[in-house]
Amino acid sequence: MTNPFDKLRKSLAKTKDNLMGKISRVVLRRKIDDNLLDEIEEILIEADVGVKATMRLIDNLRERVKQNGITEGDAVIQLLKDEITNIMSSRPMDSPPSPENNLEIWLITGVNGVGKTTTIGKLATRFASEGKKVIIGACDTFRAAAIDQIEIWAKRSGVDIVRSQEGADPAAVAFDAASAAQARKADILLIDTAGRLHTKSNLMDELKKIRRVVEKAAPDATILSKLIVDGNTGQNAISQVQVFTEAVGCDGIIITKLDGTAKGGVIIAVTEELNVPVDFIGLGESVDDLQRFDAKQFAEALFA
Ligand SMILES: Nc1nc2c(ncn2[C@@H]2O[C@H](COP(=O)(O)OP(=O)(O)O)[C@@H](O)[C@H]2O)c(=O)[nH]1
Ligand SMILES: [Mg+2]
Repeated sequence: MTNPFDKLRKSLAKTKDNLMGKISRVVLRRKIDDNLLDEIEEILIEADVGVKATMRLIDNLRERVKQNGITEGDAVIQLLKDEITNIMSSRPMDSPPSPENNLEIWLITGVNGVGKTTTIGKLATRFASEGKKVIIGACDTFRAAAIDQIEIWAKRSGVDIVRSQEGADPAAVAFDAASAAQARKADILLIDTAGRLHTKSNLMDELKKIRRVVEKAAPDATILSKLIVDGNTGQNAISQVQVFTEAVGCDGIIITKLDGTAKGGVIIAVTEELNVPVDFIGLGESVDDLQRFDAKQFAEALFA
């Protein structure tokens, strides 16, 4: 088994090249001046770091260069690393641990294809291996294949699943799942949802309904809304978070598919612009390709 940091470093190779690789080439044997800062700014924007984080990075860079009388281009790399680590560490790393013996319900949301079902499979395996009693609620009833897919993950991770048939009311399945989780004294219920219905407002209404029903069925449970975002999404990630937050809240973000994308800089935009922690990151399709997000490690991997 490769160690987690190596895995992270390898997964981020394209992002690193797109971001730090380009910047390293640009600063080489250059003096720091406005032209150089403009070029760095352009690279950051193109690497999906987002306008807000980019402006903050460039302003702080300019300030620190002036304060410390720095003239050589290469010095920019270490300064950027510090600033990027700062931005990514500015949000809490983790949701607070729930009180003992309290059921936690994770409503897993996100647009179609971002990796909701896969991430639930990975989470179920992880939590089960930590000795937690996990139940999965198969509330994506939009397609039969979605129910089969989550069932396979449940079997693989050895956890119970509450499911129904294609076309069943997702809120009814959620009600059954939450009731079962409470009756069986589960530690955590992971609710899979659809990312696509006939219209977007349908989807948001459906998610709101699921949340309401779950609150009724398990009044003592802690309900957390976790949004899955595809790392290839670019700046659209920000508006996705806003739309889902408005409907069902957002207690944490999981960014998937950071392996193989050059757009991983979006995690800097997300941590700068949104007041929500990034809990986990997805680094591949298999069960152990899910890591807790750690800002320092992430920055280390980007600059390794
Ligand atoms: N490379 C990569 N693929 C992923 C990751 N997470 C999910 N996928 C793939 O993305 C596709 C859609 O995933 P799925 O879980 O069905 O998405 P859903 O529609 O949100 O439930 C599948 O082919 C997954 O194997 C990841 O972290 N990395
Ligand atoms: Mg799915």
